Amino acid sequence: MRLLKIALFTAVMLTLPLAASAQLIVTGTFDGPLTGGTPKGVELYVTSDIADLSVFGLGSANNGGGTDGEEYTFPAEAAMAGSYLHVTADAENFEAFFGFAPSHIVEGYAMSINGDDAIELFHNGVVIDVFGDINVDGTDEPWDHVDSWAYRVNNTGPDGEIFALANWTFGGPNVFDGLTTNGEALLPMPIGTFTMETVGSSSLSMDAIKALYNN
Ligand SMILES: [Ca+2]
Ligand SMILES: [Ca+2]
Ligand SMILES: [Ca+2]
Repeated sequence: MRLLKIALFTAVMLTLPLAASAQLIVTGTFDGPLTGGTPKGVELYVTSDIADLSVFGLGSANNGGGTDGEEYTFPAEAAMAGSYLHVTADAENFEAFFGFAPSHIVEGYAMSINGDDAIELFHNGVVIDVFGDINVDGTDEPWDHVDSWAYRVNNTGPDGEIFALANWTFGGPNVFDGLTTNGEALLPMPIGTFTMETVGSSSLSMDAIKALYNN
């Protein structure tokens, strides 16, 4: 029995790096219709508590030009399981358009996306999730979301560095044209609705495993 417990404990420890990188998922992208084509940005979903968000970062791979690397690094702060992160450079227009404040405001062009750009999520410098093909300009591709949005299908992701088109839904190009709020859209972005039934291997509560091991 003791051997079994040790084997189980070892197996769990080996899966921990995977579980850690699966703590954050890209769940949405948006390209708004307000001044300057704003708000632009992404939504992420926290699958399990993160003590230090600064091990994660984002990059926008623009116009099929391949990776730009990590262009934005999250601040050193905690994030709670089940919460959504909304990252944009356009705080004021984000709030006007979606009706609530974004959680993270970036400087510069890290979130400068306009429907044909891919998004990479990094964990300690390694890509753990991606939206879009970083090497393809998204114009007229199935994932084109110019003046529109893309949203992850529930219970999917993260997808590593290979874009999984089937895991995404779309508003369709130009669905936001001429609008002032998301709610007015024929098909509004379902922002803040992603859910994940299983919380990855980390839902195998470490406390439960330790209790078993110490028995
Ligand atoms: Ca970029
Ligand atoms: Ca672009
Ligand atoms: Ca348009």
